[in-house]
Amino acid sequence: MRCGFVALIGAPNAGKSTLLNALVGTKVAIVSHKVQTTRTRLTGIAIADETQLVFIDTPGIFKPRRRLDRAMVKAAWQGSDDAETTVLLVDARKGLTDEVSAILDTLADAGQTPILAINKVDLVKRDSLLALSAALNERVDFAKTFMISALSGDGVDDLRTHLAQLAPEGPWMYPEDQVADITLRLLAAEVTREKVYLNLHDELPYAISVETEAFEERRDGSAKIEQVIHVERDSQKGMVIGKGGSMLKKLGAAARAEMQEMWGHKVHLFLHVRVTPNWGDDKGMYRDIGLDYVD
Ligand SMILES: Nc1nc2c(ncn2[C@@H]2O[C@H](COP(=O)(O)OP(=O)(O)O)[C@@H](O)[C@H]2O)c(=O)[nH]1
Ligand SMILES: [Mg+2]
Repeated sequence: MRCGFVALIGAPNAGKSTLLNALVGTKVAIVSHKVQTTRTRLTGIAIADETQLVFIDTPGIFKPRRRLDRAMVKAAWQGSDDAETTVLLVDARKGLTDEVSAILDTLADAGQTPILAINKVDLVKRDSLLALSAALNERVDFAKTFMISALSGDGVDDLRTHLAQLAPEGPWMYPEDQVADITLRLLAAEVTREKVYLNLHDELPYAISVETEAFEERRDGSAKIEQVIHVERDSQKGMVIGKGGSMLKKLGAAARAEMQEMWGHKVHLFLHVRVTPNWGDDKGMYRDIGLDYVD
């Protein structure tokens, strides 16, 4: 038996969460086209033959401004420290950006030999990939380079197989039917947060956090969930609620549908919107989502 820990790191939007879901084979992380969707370290678990692979999805690594940003970037590098293998994901279309360059510097300084996965190859011409691969490999001593599309699944099986071969011998860390290491409360909050990211525009998603205040499993097999969407200002509250409550209704319906599909039972979801100006400085929030509170 083998068991290996693999961290997925990269700039925001490189496709880390999409890759995590593809590697695990089911959705364990929320995904959106907006940057900074992932706020904490998430674990997804996959099995390849006799090997259990524990993947750590991380927030993107970028230049932090807010306290939440700093906590997210710290969690990302910690994820990499905790793992035996690090996979750096680079968006093929964006190429070697300043953000990627800063990550390469840190990796080179750490003397690691991570694995490079050039992602979103479905979006670019094949011949541009070789130049990008060469430029990246010149900066860091990557153990191996993969060309993948996390979205279509292209190359993902090869990557998983390779990672399984690298895993050290040892007992499995999780039961074989477990695919994630996240509480139902947090998962429920993440699902709702994804709907906010997908439905509300501009800066708003960054100004919100979702908290599951109550999660009650009922005797008839259904669940009653109460959640608060925290916003920073009164004006944002109006946008989340929408005209006559239309947006909140839409968010609730989408989140509930996904939870029901995920869990295979009925969900009664109650969403409330609350103005909590300093939710980004609330220690309890960091604890709830598994981040260190940083100064
Ligand atoms: N075309 C294409 N889009 C992708 C691919 N992987 C991820 N994406 C998209 O890129 C965006 C960011 O993905 P996400 O997984 O949230 O990135 P993360 O911030 O690194 O976790 C989403 O809109 C994804 O659908 C890919 O292989 N091809
Ligand atoms: Mg992500």
